[in-house]
Amino acid sequence: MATQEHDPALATVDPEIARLIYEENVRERDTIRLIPSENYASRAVLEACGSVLANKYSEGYPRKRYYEGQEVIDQVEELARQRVQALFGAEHVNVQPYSGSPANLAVYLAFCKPGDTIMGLGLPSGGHLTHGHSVSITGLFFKSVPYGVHKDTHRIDMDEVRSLAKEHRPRLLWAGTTAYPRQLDWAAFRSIADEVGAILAADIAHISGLVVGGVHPSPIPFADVVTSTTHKTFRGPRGGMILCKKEHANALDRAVFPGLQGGPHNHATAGIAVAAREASTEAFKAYARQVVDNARVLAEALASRGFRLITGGTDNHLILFDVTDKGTTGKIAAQAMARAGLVGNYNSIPFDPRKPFDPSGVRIGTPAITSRGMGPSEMEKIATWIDQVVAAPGDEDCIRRIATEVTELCRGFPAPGILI
Ligand code: DSN
Repeated sequence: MATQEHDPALATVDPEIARLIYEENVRERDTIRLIPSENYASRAVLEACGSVLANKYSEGYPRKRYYEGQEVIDQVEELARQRVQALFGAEHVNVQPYSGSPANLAVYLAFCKPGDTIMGLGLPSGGHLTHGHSVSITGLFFKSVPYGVHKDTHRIDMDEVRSLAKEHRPRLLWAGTTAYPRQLDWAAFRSIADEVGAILAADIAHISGLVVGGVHPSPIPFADVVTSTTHKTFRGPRGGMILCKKEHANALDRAVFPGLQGGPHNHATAGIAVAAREASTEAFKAYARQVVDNARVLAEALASRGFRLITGGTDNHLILFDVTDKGTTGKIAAQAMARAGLVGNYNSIPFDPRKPFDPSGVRIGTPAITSRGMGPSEMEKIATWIDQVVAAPGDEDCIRRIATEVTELCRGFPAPGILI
């Protein structure tokens, strides 16, 4: 058995990294995490990820591996696959993608050839880099035809999606978002994909926990393939997953391995299995409902303080607001908010006249604060603080006062997985 002498702890081997991990624990404990793509994985998920499963190579799939010694790993991966399959009601699941971008690349590899036409929501309208943005490999290797949002409502313009699809006949049509506060109409995307003979891929990275919790419609009945990260509203480890119809299972599995990746990250696979188990509970459904309720309350509280919300509100976990008519910019506002312990991110808004590095908007969301158990009255407080910071982003006395109040509030709402 390893003793401390033979196998000393991190603090002994590498005090610098141990100190940095401690500092990150403190930061995550004492600030209000508003980045809508972040969350707190549970202690159980973190334990699975920090395990010896990370030591094992297992290229291939359960019972079809290229290395011996898979008697435990096969069971871990099977459990993860079965649990995710049951949660979403999917025909086939692959839990090996290292994250959302590799999962999306696997979709391209499975269905497209370089030069094929693909369509996705443009990044400036709230889409994702891997849905064909010009600087991404997906915009460089494929002919990307982005669709946008309506100029007045800022909602996805399904008429534009249809007319662009009819004109350009894409091989692949993405439905998925990273900065969009409304639900997606899967049936409408399906009918457009059918009209032009496209593969419909739903990227539910931001909303997979909401789908499981029943507070966002599921794309499973409509999409040929569904991709997701596992660390956002799903509240698992950093990782990715692909869910698809049986007929596409082989193509997608082969695209992930050997097409794109080598050995899967078995520690992450175990974390996904644990997160899927946690997500199968009534408590998780209540969590997902509270995420959406909190977002609505926070959005209304901001609107009542004069913030211009993109699309006028939210019906998911995310809020995007313009700060330029408050006399500041997205970057100045987000950085001042962060100094006050309110950690969101600056973000372009649709038709943004400003550059992405200092855009007009700030993006926030409720997945992480809801994991801490915060509710409507905390949303009111957060809106008040955001309002005060955005009104005076250079007022460091005010920011320091708010930072202290934020830390005090956080003390009453312990974050999952934080052990200090
Ligand atoms: N980086 C993620 C986000 O913040 O939305 C998208 O991949």
